[in-house]
Amino acid sequence: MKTQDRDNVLKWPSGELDFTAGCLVMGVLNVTPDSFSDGGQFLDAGDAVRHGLGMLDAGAAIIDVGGESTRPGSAPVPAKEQIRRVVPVIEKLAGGANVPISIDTHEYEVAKAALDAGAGMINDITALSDERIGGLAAEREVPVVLMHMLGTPATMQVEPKYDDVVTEVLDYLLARATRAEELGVAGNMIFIDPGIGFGKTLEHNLLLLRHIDRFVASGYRVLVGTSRKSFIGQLTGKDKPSDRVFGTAGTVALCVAAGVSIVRVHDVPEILDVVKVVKAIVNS
Ligand code: HH2
Repeated sequence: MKTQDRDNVLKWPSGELDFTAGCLVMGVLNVTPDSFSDGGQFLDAGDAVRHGLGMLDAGAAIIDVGGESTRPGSAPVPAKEQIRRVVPVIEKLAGGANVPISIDTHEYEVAKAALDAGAGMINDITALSDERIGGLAAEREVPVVLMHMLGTPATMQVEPKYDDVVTEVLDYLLARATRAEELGVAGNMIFIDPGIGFGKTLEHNLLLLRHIDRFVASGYRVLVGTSRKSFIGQLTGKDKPSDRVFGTAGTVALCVAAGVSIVRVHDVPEILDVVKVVKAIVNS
């Protein structure tokens, strides 16, 4: 797909994202007991909705709701339980806010229940391992994020190896994007994501970020999630994920300057300041 085929405003029947001024911020809302940085904070639906609305007030363009942690070593959560966690939160958020809610899942049943509840975007960290999700995105005409991961969350950090991490991850994502288009998803509705921290060493993560412009040059819109991740702790010596906001800001500045379309973050007000400043410089 060529960049010039894309409109600055991405519109679909249940939502709209305006990329005219550049990068947008996606706020993370984990309705889980065990997510690596905010696990247990938003298990109560009321707390989750309040946090989601707070991120929207702060300027997030999308809220990414997830009911399963995918931190290294985590075990899968049954679809029924994910649905029980996320559907009430999505219903309330989608009812009260005219912005896209994204569902962070790789399970067809969860994606379908979330769309029925009012979500308008699918974030699939397995890039359509269940291809029915591609069909669902096509049928409902919603955007879909395709992320790269090596193996599964249970095993992905056990000695990840690549000959050329940037080329391998990019080639994989382009193949999955082609497959999504074959399944009926429009090219401009596809976001590709290198999957920072998903089966990658510190060096792999740094190389992917350093060459993120190669992903942008593919023509597909790019989403990047670095927020509070452990490689930032490795670089800064900050053990607590909530102490990694400035480190995250460094990665976000680089992504915005490189033309990334969406950054997925926990600290929406702080990171929005970074995005605004870098966008102003880039657009000046
Ligand atoms: N990272 C996480 C979860 N989902 N989705 C995309 N597209 N890209 C990412 O980098 C990404 C993602 C992991 O972060 P978090 O949701 O905070 O943690 P957990 O998986 O423990 O819930």
